[in-house]
Amino acid sequence: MIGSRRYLLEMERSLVLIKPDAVRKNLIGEVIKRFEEDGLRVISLKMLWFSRKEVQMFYKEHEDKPFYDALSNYMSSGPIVALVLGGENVIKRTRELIGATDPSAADKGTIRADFGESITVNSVHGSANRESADTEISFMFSQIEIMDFNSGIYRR
Ligand code: IDP
Ligand code: MG
Repeated sequence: MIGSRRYLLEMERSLVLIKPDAVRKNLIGEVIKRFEEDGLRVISLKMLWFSRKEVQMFYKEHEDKPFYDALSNYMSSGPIVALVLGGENVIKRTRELIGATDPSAADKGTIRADFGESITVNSVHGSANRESADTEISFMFSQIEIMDFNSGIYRR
């Protein structure tokens, strides 16, 4: 019982995007390092450039928000890096490392406090909860691109 519960906790996954401003500022390695140093594992990774239509599919939940158009322009302005991270409580831990949506309100030492430029141009995305993580991971990656977090390669 304890064993199977632990298995489920360890299996949690989150979708992270290193947004166009961070890629432009040469921060891909710096952002990934912060997750790795916290013990989270990269279980998939790729670089791509969203069209406006693809951004709008990814951020469909925000289609009625006043910032949707600005968000669509920003997220399609250059290449991004998409990652699947695995680890215990990875969703919560990732959001903590990223910090609040508005970089000026984000805790000191978070990625957005250190590198974000504005409430729109805020360097990194991290899934908000398990349901969003599943939807976002399926949108960005096919099943065979994602490593098995419980396989021996991730044991330290
Ligand atoms: P999150 O990225 O912290 O989860 P969400 O509310 O899901 O924040 O918004 C998605 C993205 O939309 C943000 O990361 C940011 O780029 C942009 N955004 C959110 N709120 C605003 C706003 O009030 N004004 C402008 N852009 C915003
Ligand atoms: Mg969000």
